[in-house]
Amino acid sequence: MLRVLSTVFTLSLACLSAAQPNILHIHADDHRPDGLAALGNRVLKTPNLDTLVARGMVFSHCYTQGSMVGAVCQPSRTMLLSGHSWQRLPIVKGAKGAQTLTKGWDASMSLPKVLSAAGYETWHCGKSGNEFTAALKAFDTNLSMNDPGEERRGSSQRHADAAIDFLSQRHKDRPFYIYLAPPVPHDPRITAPEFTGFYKPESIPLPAAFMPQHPFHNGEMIVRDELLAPFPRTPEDTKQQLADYYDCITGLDHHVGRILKLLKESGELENTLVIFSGDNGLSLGEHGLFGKQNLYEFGGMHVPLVIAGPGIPKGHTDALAYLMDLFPTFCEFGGAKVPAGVEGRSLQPIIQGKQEKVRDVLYTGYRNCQRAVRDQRWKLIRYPLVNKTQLFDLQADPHELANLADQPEHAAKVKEMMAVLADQMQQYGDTHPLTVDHPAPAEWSPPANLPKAKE
Ligand SMILES: [Ca+2]
Repeated sequence: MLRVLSTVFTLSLACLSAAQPNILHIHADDHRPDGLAALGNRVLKTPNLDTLVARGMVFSHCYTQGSMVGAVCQPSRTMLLSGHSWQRLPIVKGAKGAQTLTKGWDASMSLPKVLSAAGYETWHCGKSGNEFTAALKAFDTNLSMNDPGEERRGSSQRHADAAIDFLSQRHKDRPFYIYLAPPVPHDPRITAPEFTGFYKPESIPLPAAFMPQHPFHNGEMIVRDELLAPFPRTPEDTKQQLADYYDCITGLDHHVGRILKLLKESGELENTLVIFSGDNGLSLGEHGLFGKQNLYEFGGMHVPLVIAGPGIPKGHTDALAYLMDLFPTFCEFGGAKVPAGVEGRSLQPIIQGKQEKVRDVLYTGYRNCQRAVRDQRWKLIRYPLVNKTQLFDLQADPHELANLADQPEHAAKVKEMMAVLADQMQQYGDTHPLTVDHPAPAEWSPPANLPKAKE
């Protein structure tokens, strides 16, 4: 009897293993949702990542949920690997304390441990700062590369080399889960010589929402990233920054291509899910901003997401998604059990064409100064500290240029969206007020003595 049971168990494990795809998750740093040629960018050259778009599914409305610190990367990556929403993350809030775990976090609940328990070999290579350290330590292999200063130029190559070494040398008795998270195209925007100057600033169009200065104080106007460009913003500087950013993306694309080529040649690509995403978005001149500390569509929270691989149809969805949805999505692909407390929702029903969406609205937040909610058409951004509200019709105005909040005919829509926002905040345990007793003046101009940006 024991032998029969043992045989059945072995067989079922074998079946499970055969059905488990490899998972290669390439998670770029500060990669905008328009940061691939195949995602509609008419300037960029990204032939390798474009192949994922050509055969996979694009989620054009994917977001990280929010950040309680200027380093939006950290809560974003923590949401990804824990599956928890931003106000319920297992970290202490605060810029320096953000890497300290609260009591009670169990690393067995992290994505690498959950996939490992389902039979995966888990491997990470990425930056060590502004990450979810406890979850990174839970990978079977955890390689961190800081690439300070000039070393950044070789970052894309070194990360790809490490992944290629792993893929070439591993025992192929288990499926793999690779989390490859290079610090690219995050600033400093320098890359290898062959990609430096690939784009000419004069051939890059100004962003549709370019402004010399943000029209009011959004709560954090001179945070680190905003100091990377001079005030007021100029067309020349904006184009140069875009050119440098694009150089880094094309360099990253080249080295991703080397990994995809290896997988293809080894015959593993057809059983590998390849996911490309960014940890947060970035403004590059839009609304006078240069950081990720804002809630515009071409701002801090909106990210690219492409999923390609076995069983994934080619297509596009505008379903509202969070990066933390990847946690249960990967679990479903890999036959792993989703731990209690995971708030992300599997995107599998959308991928399989069974559902058009997994949520009706999507909310984002930044510190105590900005909150936003959107549906497929309308978006409201609330700035409690200066008592400002913006309402955008994203269908008519995708670049968020015409604020409709103060127009009497839209008063009912503002009221409705404010109620939706308050409901979302309650749902996700966000207790920050949307109105304060003594709001500060909304007018803002850059101070005469600006601090210097820190690396
Ligand atoms: Ca980032």
